Amino acid sequence: MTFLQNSDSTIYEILHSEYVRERDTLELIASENFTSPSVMEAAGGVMTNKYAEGYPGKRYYGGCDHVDEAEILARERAKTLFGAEYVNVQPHSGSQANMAALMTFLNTGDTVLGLDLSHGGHLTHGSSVNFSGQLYNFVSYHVLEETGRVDFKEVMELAKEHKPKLIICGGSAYPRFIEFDKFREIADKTGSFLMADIAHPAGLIASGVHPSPISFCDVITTTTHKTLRGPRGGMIMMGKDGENPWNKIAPKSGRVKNISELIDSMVMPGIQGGPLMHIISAKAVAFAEALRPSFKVYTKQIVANAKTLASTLTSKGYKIISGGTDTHVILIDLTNKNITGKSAENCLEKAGITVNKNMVPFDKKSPFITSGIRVGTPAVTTRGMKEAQMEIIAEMIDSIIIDFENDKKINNIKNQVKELCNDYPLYKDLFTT
Ligand code: DSN
Repeated sequence: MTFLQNSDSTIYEILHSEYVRERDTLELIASENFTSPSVMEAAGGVMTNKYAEGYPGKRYYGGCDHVDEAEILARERAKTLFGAEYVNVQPHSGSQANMAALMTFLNTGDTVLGLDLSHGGHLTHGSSVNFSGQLYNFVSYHVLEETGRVDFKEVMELAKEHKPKLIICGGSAYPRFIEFDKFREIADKTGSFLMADIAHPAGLIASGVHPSPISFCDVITTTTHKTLRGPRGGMIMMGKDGENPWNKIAPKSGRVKNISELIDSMVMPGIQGGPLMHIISAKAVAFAEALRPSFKVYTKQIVANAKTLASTLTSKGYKIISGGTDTHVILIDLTNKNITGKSAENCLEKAGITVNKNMVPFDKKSPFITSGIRVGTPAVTTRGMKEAQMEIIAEMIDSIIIDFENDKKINNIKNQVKELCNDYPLYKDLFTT
């Protein structure tokens, strides 16, 4: 960091403060993780300088030999990782991956089924404040109140009633395995396309710790930075490419033969311009890391840690939505603890424990207040923490929540958090202080 420190000490200090925050606090936001220094090196490298609109071998700019190499490598590694025939690594984010996928399979106004945001879905699965809810006729399915799991009877009934052109499975706060096979059965009955948004469990899927959507879904979208532990970004995949069934006009380039070509053209020039080649090269680095046997050890530990955190909290009287977790996500309904999600997020943050407030299914509170919090284990597992540390973390969370106005106690716990973090150092070779 010597260049930045010397040339712009203001932003250097801001970045350094963020490093200290990440180092000294317990990161329990389910969608966050710590990439390897190699991923960060690629993401901060020379490819940030390069314009490369187009695809390998078909760019609108000269000088693309090396970015082509990086993009081809990222694609090939992702194909191996997920068993996919087709991959597009250019989406800048999960939302953009979803936008390009929806625009490929749908026309404006088409009907789509998606999991309700307050039941664990995602903004891009039909929220009225998002492009998805504005361009398409989304109908939401829900989880069952008793089980916290997708209500497949309702999905079937809604599918029969609305004949959706596409069904989306997956979400941002769903702690259980996504049952791709059950969604496929329903999609087949109504002739709907099936799209999986695996942004959350992608790393678990890549390593076989979560079932794979690859043989069940027509299209799969993901982010690369959550359990997959890559740089911030998105990706679109297909298990098998297919013929363009609609003879659809691709943006700019006329009719295309295959769905893959249509997706490519929806990403660029449809919704994006120049790809972020530094991020694509960092994706390639992360995919190689995820192909190593050690990644499976890591993802198994993520789930073991989440299960321990969930069961320890359950033993302390916390209501865990769906009664536990199959993944890295734990959704906690705090109603019986007489604290809102917002207050819980705030008091935990004071102690150096970072979580996010989250709606729980059938929540009576607004998204700004909420009745719950979402907790996840990818980042603390990257630091090397295991089940024993999850029990300690559950103890700390409980001590704060049951006495959330006790600043002295919160301060004591903050010191314990720092000590625990010191035992599991983060990026210790990157910064000396
Ligand atoms: N914001 C992400 C999450 O926290 O799950 C989803 O886009």
